[in-house]
Amino acid sequence: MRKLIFIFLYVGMAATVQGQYALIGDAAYMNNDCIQLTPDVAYSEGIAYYKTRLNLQNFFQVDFDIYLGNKDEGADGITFVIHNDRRGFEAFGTWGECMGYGRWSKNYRAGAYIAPSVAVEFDTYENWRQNDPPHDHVAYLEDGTNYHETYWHDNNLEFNLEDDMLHSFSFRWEPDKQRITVWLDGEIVHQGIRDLINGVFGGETRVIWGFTASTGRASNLQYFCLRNLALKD
Ligand SMILES: [Ca+2]
Ligand SMILES: [Ca+2]
Repeated sequence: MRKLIFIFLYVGMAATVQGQYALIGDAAYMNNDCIQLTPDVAYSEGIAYYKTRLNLQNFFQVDFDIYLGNKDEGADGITFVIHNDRRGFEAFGTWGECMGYGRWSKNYRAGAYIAPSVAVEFDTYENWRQNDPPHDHVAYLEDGTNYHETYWHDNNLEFNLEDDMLHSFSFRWEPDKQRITVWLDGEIVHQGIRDLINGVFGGETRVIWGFTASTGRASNLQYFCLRNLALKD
């Protein structure tokens, strides 16, 4: 966790993210290397996709800071998503508890959701339809469903991400091991083996990545900031 000192740290690097993302809804460039996903306003949704597709045959790692707000009773959270939805850079999911990524319930196939896809959610609001615990949590998701059987919350029933702090986030894909690893604030919060190319994307190797977020009746300012990209086309 870091205090909000990025304005001073990143001022010399300003504009490096400007123009690199396709923005949807309420997503907007901020005055530094950060992109707002939602303002602190009810029923908001924002998505930002990196404009260059990723090649899943290659190793990649992305490092960001994420900000989930300053109200513990706010909502709804952010997802990091990798997808090959037919809508491409215009793909979006449902608002509110679906965080701009998924759909209202596991078996409900109507409405907007992003698929095929994998995602990691940083969920700040308890929703029974998604099997959420009462506290904030991290969970691995696939194919536009926010419903999850397992989650990570650091064995802490008071776990709270809406603490007005930046949280470091890293996502790594190792194609030789077919391994996904996710870190939050330096801790591994998800690790799994998955054949992304054949098991999720039907043989497609070039996919889109980015962040989604939304709010519902409750809200928070939510954004992400670039720290490092290790990508090969
Ligand atoms: Ca919280
Ligand atoms: Ca939730």
